Amino acid sequence: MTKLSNTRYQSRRAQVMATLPKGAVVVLRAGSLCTRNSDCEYEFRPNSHFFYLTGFPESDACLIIGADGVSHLFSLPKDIEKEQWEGFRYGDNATDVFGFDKVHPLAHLDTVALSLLDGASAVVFPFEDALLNEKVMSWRSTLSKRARAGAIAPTVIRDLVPILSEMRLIKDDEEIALMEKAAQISVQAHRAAMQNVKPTMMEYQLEAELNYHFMKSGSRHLAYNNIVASGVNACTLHYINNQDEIRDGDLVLIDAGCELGCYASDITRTFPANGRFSEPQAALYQVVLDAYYAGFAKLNVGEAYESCHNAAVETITAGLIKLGLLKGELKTLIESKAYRAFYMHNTGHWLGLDVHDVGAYKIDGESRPLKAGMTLTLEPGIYVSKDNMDVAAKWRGIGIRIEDDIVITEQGPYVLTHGLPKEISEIESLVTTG
Ligand SMILES: [Mn+2]
Repeated sequence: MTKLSNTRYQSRRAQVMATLPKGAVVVLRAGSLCTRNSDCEYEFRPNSHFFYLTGFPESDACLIIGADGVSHLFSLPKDIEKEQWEGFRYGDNATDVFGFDKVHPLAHLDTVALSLLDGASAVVFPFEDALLNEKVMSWRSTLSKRARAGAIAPTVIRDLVPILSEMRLIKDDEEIALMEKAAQISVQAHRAAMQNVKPTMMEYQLEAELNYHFMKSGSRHLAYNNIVASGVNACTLHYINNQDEIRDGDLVLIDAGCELGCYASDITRTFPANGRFSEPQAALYQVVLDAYYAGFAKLNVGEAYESCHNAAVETITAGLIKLGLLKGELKTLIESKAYRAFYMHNTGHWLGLDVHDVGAYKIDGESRPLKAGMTLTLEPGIYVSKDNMDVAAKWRGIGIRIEDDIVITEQGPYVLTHGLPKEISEIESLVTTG
């Protein structure tokens, strides 16, 4: 499994402890397998916060960092018979392979946790983890009951999520290198899809190109469900059914990205199934592309996060006025959010271990300034509902989005998903001649 070097995880654990008051104890869980049906389970994917501090891939594991900074991993123990059925476990070897201070069998969790929490000033864990909430409360209550024996239950609980979210927001060089690798695998998969699209194909048959190239290039997992949306389906933002026939004259919107070492990539391209944009398709596409460039120009260190979205909104609104889909003054239509009938999502999101990654977008109510090491998507779009009777029939049912992954650097925005066409002529030539 692709992971960063152990020193990265060790220094992250040290950094968390350095932000907490003395005597605090940190607890995290990897999560458990989920049933799909009967006795079949979904593949396991560790919780992102847990993975950020451990790089450890096994289900059911727990991490406790004691008040002394010592890291304790609790995992399923080596068991020849169980491993024959369920697969390999690291067991005690996790100390060397992953750089933990101590590794315990999972069955010892309660006992060791009680001794680590006894006398701690605070317990810090992700409040969003309901099971862990129960665990921590039960440990506290056990320690309270042992007060006469000298035990001291921690009186403060604190949410770990805001601390880890801020840390995760800024990526280091190893993370960015891994994200670029994931992005480039996804670029190749999108190229292959564009080269192989044919009218009369089913959407999922085109989806097969994506999955084939992701896996063939070294990525075992998707970062999220593939969206392969032809024609009017492109107007459904999270369309994942992918079971319609692609027709001659349709645009095909693909929003798909692979995951590598638990890091996500996230790309959208929209292209004509028959290799030629119709006139209305090309006109709307050009507006989205112009909005992409307007947003891109705002992705610089020190610029407010929302500047990118505001620039894209202005370009889209102006474009829709020019083409006659919106009527009125630019300023008024932006203020009244009239564009939302055609552009109802944001122009991007943080990207990292989660496709919609963690990190606040606002600080004290203000859009936060961009910093070097932030990774985000840039993804303007236009979606004209097939039921929109306020616009000419030729526009209805057209959905377009263009999305790239970008890292903010001191030298300006760097496109991790470089090398994938987005100009009309480039796309037409890739679809037509391959
Ligand atoms: Mn996205």
